[in-house]
Amino acid sequence: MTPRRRDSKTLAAFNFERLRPVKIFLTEHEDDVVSSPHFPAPEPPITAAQIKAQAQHLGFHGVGIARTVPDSTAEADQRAALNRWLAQGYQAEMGWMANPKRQDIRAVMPTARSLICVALNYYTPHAHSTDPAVGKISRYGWGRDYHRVMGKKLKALLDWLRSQVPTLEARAYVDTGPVSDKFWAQQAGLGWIAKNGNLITRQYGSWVFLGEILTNLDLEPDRPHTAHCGTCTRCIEACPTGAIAAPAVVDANRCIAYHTIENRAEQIPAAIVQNLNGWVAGCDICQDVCPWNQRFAQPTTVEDFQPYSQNLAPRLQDLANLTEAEWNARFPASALRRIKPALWRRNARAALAASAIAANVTPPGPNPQPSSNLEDQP
Ligand code: B12
Ligand code: SF4
Ligand code: SF4
Repeated sequence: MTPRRRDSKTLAAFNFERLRPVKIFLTEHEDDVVSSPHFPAPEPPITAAQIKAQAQHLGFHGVGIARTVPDSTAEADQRAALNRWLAQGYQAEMGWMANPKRQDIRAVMPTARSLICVALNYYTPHAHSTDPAVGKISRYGWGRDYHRVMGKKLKALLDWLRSQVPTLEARAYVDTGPVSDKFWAQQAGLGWIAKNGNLITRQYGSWVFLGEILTNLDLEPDRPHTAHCGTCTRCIEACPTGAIAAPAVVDANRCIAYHTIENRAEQIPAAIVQNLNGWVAGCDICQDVCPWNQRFAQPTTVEDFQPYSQNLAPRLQDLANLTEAEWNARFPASALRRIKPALWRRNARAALAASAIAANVTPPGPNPQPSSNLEDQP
């Protein structure tokens, strides 16, 4: 069932401006052309409006344009924020987050001048199970792998662009390169980086995947999106592990999503295990509590994002004993393949142990203590 709520008391504190009931949102302000001081700005052979129309035609739910501006305050601020995050060790074992290319879009593509930023809504109106014997998989992983789904659409947009501009230089990414997807999406006017660390759109909440095409074109940019969390702190309070260290700053060391998806260690730290509450692949708590999501989430039009039935209420005991063959059958073309069979077993056993301890009973199967020696288990 949809968790969408229309509680006027809850919503009163928020400034929900201009809900536009359209399938695609184009960013509003196309009047500020930012010219780069380092390169001349030739007339682009194609307009931003034409590109947006094509993106809409291809089924993207949001599209906007950002311009790279060497030495801009926005890029410098983002670089500084990323460096502070890294200096605090908030990347945990994700060493690849320190790739120097992530610091400068021109290191990714020296001729990059404009980014076409896109969003795809993936929300489907299903609830997470509350059965303690069942594992919780976060929404992003329920259906077909978003890298494939968005990658295919980006390729189609890229092919079309090349057909329009034979001299085009371009690269497409969907969480597949050292590019800060959220930062560029905010610059392109798609939404804002919210206190829960996700980009929220006015039209779909934060249930959107982000991607972008870097181009050498001088396209008319959109205005960066303003922030609309206001005084709300619900996500910070709801996070069971205190992972939102400051507004918009997520410490991966304390984040359930990190530990269930990215952490390759044999054990999950005890402080995380005791707060798993069934989560075995990602975590949606800080998005589920967000009033923007409760008010504006709408079912996706992308058939590929409909959940595989086996992802909605997987039995923890099955996952705790998952074999390689079962893993292959369960997660075809799925982003959840990033979690290898041994890690599924680790996550499910930890969740079982935590729920057994919460219920004050001896946990079934191996791994009786949170973060006890998984290497000792069969
Ligand atoms: C690393 C990473 C993670 C890490 C760290 C999360 C995080 N928030 O950084 C972990 C593994 C925990 C994670 C989890 C999830 N992720 Co993730 N992740 C990424 C990745 C690869 C990089 C994000 C990043 O750069 N983080 C580093 C920090 C430094 O950057 P930042 O988030 O932009 O935050 C900084 C700014 O906000 C800045 N800041 C704060 N205030 C201000 C003010 C100004 C003026 C400026 C300039 C900056 C600034 O300070 C912050 C840190 O210091 C992106 C893909 C990509 N290539 O971008 C996906 C991505 C962010 N993840 C995504 C998803 C879906 C998730 C999950 C929801 C999955 C799930 N359900 O479990 C969770 C959400 C957890 C959360 N609360 O954020 C989506 C988010 C889509 C969206 N609508 O935002 C992305 C964009 C992938 C995609 N292409 O769709 N993720
Ligand atoms: S994903 Fe879960 S653990 Fe991570 S910050 Fe959000 S609520 Fe906290
Ligand atoms: S729940 Fe978090 S992300 Fe959502 S509006 Fe409140 S502060 Fe912003």
